[in-house]
Amino acid sequence: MRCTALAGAAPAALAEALVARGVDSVRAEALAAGGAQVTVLLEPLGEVLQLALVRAASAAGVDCHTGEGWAVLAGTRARLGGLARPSGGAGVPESLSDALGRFLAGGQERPSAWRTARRLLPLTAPCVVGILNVTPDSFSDGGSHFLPEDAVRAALGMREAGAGVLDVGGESTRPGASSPDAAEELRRVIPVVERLVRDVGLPVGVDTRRSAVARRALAAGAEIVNDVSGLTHDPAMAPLVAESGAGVVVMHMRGTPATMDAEARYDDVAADVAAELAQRRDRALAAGIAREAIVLDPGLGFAKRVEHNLALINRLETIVALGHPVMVGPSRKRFLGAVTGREVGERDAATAAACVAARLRGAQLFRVHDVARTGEALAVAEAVLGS
Ligand code: HH2
Repeated sequence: MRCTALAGAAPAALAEALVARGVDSVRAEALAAGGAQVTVLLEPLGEVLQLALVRAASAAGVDCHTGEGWAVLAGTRARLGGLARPSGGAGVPESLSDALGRFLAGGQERPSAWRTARRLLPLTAPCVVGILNVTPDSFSDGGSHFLPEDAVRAALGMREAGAGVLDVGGESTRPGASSPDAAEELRRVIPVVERLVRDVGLPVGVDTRRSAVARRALAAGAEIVNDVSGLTHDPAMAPLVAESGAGVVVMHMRGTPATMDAEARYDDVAADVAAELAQRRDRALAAGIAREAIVLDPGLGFAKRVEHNLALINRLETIVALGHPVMVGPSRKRFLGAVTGREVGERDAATAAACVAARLRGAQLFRVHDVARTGEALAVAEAVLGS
């Protein structure tokens, strides 16, 4: 079964292609003029598959037209992504959902760069984002980079190991964590950002939900805002990102770090997370943030059970299909402990494996503690993919 993109063709050419496949001309013209984000032809297709597809497409709000041995689907990337999931959920047979998923993830050009406040960061190779938590209580590295000198030393090691970005956070967002006040978060983060910008030379991001912290960090030379609330926590955050031209990571979470575990309920985690992220992305665009500044992140470990995290990596194409670079942050998280039986300090091999799996599903940025190990694993993945 093949998937062929029909979108992108001029409406007249698209209508002609559909008429050539037996669609009547009125329907063909309506479909071609519909301006769907994605129009895809699936063929050859037996009757049983066709029937299953028609039912699933109608439930998912995707236009579906069928003829002798073929079907055309037209809709938004997010809705089509909802059909690209394992059998069961939407009733789409696996051979079909797999082909559609591969088409959505691979058939499109992945973004080749990320616009930050200070540069266009190339994404033609995987970008490893080194985590620097300047918190006393982060779940895996709490306390270890608390002083600016220690953070600089760790960051230089990350640069040497191939990090492309540094991500500085002053608030632990582990499940159940309590939040420091803004003054305390500023006290932790700003001196470290200043020193990293001066002494390390890599793009610096600030991991915060507060616009006051982001504003000061950007003034100190940071160029990316990584907001685990997906710009929902602080109403001043989206306008700040828009006006500063900062790059932004819009992450998926439900509730707050204190309450999120109770909200880990999904019908189909990949489709639900993609739909919720698409809404947050649309709000970011409406606030004036440039499309090329936005990176999306499924938020592994945030309002997700073990099986949700694994399924999100496996079905990452539903998020990749939204058309932005995708970041994943599996580093040392509980779901990796559940799979391997390893304690938090022994999960770097598992982290590297999760990053490779995500890379194969289309992720482009990898937020990790152990930059060297993940970088090495990703280099092998690249070599295999490029062979
Ligand atoms: N995970 C954490 C924090 N920030 N940002 C993005 N974009 N994606 C993530 O998955 C992500 C994130 C949590 O991990 P960590 O920073 O290691 O721990 P803590 O929140 O306890 O400081």
